[in-house]
This record gives sequence, C-alpha cells and structure tokens, in this order.
Amino acid sequence: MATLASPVEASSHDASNASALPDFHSEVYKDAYSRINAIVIEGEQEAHDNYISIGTLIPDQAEELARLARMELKHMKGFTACANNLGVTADMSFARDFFAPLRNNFQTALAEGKVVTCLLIQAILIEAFAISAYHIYIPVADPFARKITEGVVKDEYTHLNYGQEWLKANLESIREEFEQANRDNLPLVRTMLEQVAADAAVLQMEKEDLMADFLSSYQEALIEIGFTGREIAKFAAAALVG
Ligand code: PL3
Ligand code: FE2
Ligand code: FE2
Repeated sequence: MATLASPVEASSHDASNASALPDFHSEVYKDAYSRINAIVIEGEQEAHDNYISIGTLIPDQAEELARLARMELKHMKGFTACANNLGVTADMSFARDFFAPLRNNFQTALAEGKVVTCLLIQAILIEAFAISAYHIYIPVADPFARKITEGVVKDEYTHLNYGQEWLKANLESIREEFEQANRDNLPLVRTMLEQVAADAAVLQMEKEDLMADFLSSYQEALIEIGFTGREIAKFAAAALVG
C-alpha cells in the first residue's frame, strides 16, 4: 500500500506540480494579466520619474540616479513586450489608480524636500514590492516573460541597494523622518498587496508568498541600513496597525 512517504507518491506529486503552469492563452489569464502587467508598467514608469525627481533633491547624486532611472525605462519596455507577446492590452488607467496613494505621498514629500521619505517610498518599499512580485512570478511565468523578469530582478537589487546605502550613511539623522514615513506608507503597500491578490492568484502567485518575500527583502534592507531588531519590529508593526 502506498503511504504518504512512499517515493512513488512523492515523485508523481512533484511531476504534477511542475507541469501545472497556468494556461497563458486563456481569457481568464489574459484578463488578470491586463491589470497585473499594467501595474508593473506603471510602476516602472513611476520608478523612472521618481529617481529623476530624487536627483533634484541630491544634486551630487543626479547622474547616478539618472542611470538607475534609465534601467527602469528598459524594464518598462521589457514588460510591454511581455503583454504584446501574449496579445494582452494593459489596463493603464487601473494601474494609475492603483499607485495613486503612494504616488501622492511621494509627490508631497518631494515638494517638501524630504529625501528620506522619497527614498523609503521608492528605493525601499517599491523596490522590495517589485522584487517580491518578480521572484514569485518567475517560476509561473511564460518562457518569454520569465527571461525578461530574470534580467529585471537583478537590476531591482541595485536600486534597493542604492537606497540602503544612502540611508545607512545618514542613519543618525534619518531616524525620526524614516519612522514617520514608514508609518505613513507601509500600510499602503499592504493594501496594494491585497488589491492585487485575486489577479495574482490567477497567475498562480499566492498572496502569502508575496507577503513573505516582501517582508524578507524589507527586513534585510532595514538590517543593512543599521536599525536594531527592536526598531525593525516596530517598523513592521506599522503594517498591522495600519
Ligand atoms: C521598480 O523598479 C518597479 C516597480 C514595479 C512594481 C511592481 C508591482 C508588482 C505587482 C504584482 C506583479 C506580478 C509580476 C507580473 C509581471 C508581468
Ligand atoms: Fe524596475
Ligand atoms: Fe527599480
């Protein structure tokens, strides 16, 4: 009698999992993809604009930030090609609304010259969100999109790292603004994850995996910046309290 531990049982389970990719050409897949892909395109476009804007706050970094911004436009083009490849039209007005709360907070901080807040929003929260989404997407993506996403995710680490290093170098003067900015924006990321969950599930991306991956990048970034374990726990709690 086969038991749960039997090799036959285990290998047939693995095999069925490995072959259970979504049907990339079904209407339900393409419908979900029209929103998810639009979010990604809009996110890459806004990331470009945000790095250019941050360059106006730190002029001696403007050149490096322009280099990061250019990478975002390349990402945007790559994901546009992914939609074209599947014959999907991205729902850009949905995506603009999706980013509105975070975009508004970024624009307010920019107008007030708050570089710590701008970097937290773009280089930590949005990049960690993108990295988690791309990690979870890669194993369930169509082959064309998988290749593109694998290239993109490497660049996103460069961006996360940029934010980390700047904040780390200024740790002693950023604490207060960082804490407030985190309190204002981490709950928005949680809401965004919840808003995308149903469409992501159609792409076989699970909400819990997205959240776990996001929290792990976010936590690693905070450790790297130099916050203590206690500070990090307090920052993360902002997502629970909202
Ligand atoms: C900054 O470099 C990029 C910002 C993009 C934000 C992406 C959010 C992703 C939401 C879920 C997407 C799943 C991936 C699907 C790719 C077509
Ligand atoms: Fe990007
Ligand atoms: Fe990025």
